[in-house]
Amino acid sequence: MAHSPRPGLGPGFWQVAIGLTILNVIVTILIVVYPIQNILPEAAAPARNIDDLFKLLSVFGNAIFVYVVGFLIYFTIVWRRRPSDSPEAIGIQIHDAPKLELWWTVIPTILVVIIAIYSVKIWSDLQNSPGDALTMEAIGHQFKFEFRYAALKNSVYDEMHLPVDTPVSVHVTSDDVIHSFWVPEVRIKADMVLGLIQTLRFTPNNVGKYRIICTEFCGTNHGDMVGTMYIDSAADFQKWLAATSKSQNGGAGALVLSKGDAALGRALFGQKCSTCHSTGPFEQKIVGPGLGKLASDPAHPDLVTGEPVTPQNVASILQNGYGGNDLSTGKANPPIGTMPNQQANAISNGDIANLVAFLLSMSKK
Ligand code: HEC
Ligand SMILES: [Cu+2]
Repeated sequence: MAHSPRPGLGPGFWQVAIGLTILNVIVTILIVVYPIQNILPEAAAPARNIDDLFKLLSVFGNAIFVYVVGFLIYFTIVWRRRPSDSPEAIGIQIHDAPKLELWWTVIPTILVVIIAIYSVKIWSDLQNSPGDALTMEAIGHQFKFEFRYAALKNSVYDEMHLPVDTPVSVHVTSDDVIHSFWVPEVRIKADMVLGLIQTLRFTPNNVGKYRIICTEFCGTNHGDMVGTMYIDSAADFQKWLAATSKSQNGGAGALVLSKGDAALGRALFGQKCSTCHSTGPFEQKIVGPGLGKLASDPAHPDLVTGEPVTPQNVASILQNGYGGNDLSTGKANPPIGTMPNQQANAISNGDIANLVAFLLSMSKK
């Protein structure tokens, strides 16, 4: 004998509903009272507002999750097919439940409208927050972040300094592919797109060191595209600005090649150069040529600039970069690529002396 479909909500429906409500209330309270900054510190002014929005979304998301999944499990158990049911048995067929349909339309509509109003408010606060005390530019490159300050002659790379409690505007763009500028502790993020300038406004309020992460897959070394945002005290920021400006103007540490230390150069090579250069022969190219036989390769007697291999000429490539024809064989071969200059490689004059010593020491073996 086949069962006739059992009408009603199912045994224990209201107990389950009360249970889910209690669970929902507990999780909601946890979401509301738990300080997100315990997990991820807040380093700038809009962070708290963004966290509040996140909490609001989580409260609604949690309620929907708890009831939908809770009742899904409950109904799956209560209305499962029994061994005694006939193979043709089907569930109760319900058509038109105006009361139900009304509520499942009205409640989500109200939720979405509340979320919309709240997010637009936060978004407009972000757009209209003051940000003009310090204006700067952030430019994405494969694979580094460039920062430009009005007070500095040259760009700085992968290192961004900001004075605490000062509203900043960062104009964000790209030099090549699409990158993304994200500082989790500031809760702020913008795609870096060639030809498009987006402006981020925030006020750093927590001195410290934070990671700047590229979150758009931008090529082979995307995973290494990480910069550092230093939120400094006003005095430290001025100190950094002055020191950087001085070194850019050639003031700090003149280039003295005789002081080069090959061991220090080797360590630096691993950090700054080995993504593009092997220590094998010229032909063992990565992005640029192999540098292991820079001064001892009869097939490439000269530097790519066409100049003889002297410490001074190697240093000049490290200072100025090079992107012209490959003249190392005495003939004009097409450029191998672009060798970044001193600023782009973020190396000091002392670093150059060490690197030149290291490069030339490899050819002496
Ligand atoms: C983004 C990739 C890249 C990085 C990083 C890079 N280089 Fe280069 N380098 C090149 C390319 C490409 C060339 C060849 C340029 C040309 O021929 O047009 C080159 C050329 C050179 C040359 C001339 C080689 C020759 O045989 O004449 C030297 C020396 C050199 N690089 C040293 C360095 C050192 C030291 C570093 C680390 C501070 C470094 N490079 C970082 C790409 C890079
Ligand atoms: Cu990137």
